[in-house]
Amino acid sequence: MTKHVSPENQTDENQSDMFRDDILSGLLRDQKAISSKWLYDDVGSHLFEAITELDAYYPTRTEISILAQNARKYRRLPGARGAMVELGSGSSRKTDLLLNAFPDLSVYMPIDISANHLKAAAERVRRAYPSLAVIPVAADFTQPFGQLPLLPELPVLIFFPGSTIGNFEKTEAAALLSNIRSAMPEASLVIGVDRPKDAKVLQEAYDDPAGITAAFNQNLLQRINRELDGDFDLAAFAHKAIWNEGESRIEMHLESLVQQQVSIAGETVSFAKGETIHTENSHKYSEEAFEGIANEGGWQIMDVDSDENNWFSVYTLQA
Ligand code: AVJ
Repeated sequence: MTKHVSPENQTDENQSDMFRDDILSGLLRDQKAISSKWLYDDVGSHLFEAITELDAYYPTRTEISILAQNARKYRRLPGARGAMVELGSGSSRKTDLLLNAFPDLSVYMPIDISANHLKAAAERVRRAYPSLAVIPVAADFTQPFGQLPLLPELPVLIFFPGSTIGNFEKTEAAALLSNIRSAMPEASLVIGVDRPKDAKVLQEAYDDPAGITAAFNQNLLQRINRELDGDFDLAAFAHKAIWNEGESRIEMHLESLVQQQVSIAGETVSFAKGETIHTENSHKYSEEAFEGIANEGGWQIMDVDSDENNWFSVYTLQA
């Protein structure tokens, strides 16, 4: 089996340089846009956890039900007796469903961009599963994979839940799947993918009545105020969730309610009334569409598990 490699560790310092460069260049574009990965600072990660508890936000509970139904089947994958690499140390409930079903697993390696979130997740798993070797990696797995903390020569199961793949543009999604395959060519990839469905259901899920998703989106402006000495007036921007049928994706935007100027890291950015910052895409893939990007990334679909409504699917892929 080949040596396993994974994303490079990133220091807080080059993270914050990247944050500033990304924000400023994104706000210079015609359609202002900020990568959704910056939504997940500590506050954003907690708000996202709160979103996953909402009645309106169907993806989490639907994926959990699929995992619960199929965890014993995934135990037959070779990696279930080796190392489980989780991309985005998201929901402990999903992780535990697999860890509980994999008694012979020896290594758990969560990879997450949020160092604090990751630390908490790693500590929790260490306490709950004392016989597991837990190796957290603080990294942005959307960047090309570099050197990994050496994994023993174990079979690998990569767990990539949450339909996070949907947050990438289609070509980026295929490139990310390809990077994962290059880094761990022998691994199985168990990946959660949201499906297209009734526009009203989608709309409610991304603009919930309690306003948690709005707070999650607006936290990005607060983060810029905190970390880049910005002066965004949060009351002057509104959360928008738009179902883009042609692209089969939900888009999140922050709409400027007035014509205004904002200062960020010493620069001035102008907003027209009604102008938006595009903050997230959440692509919804039919099986055919997902198979397209999976194949483009060098993977084959071995298995598909879905809920009874066909709202969400968990795919098992192999290179
Ligand atoms: C990070 C992919 C799970 O796109 O559904 C939730 C992020 N954004 N509500 C998604 C999100 C707004 C979410 N995932």
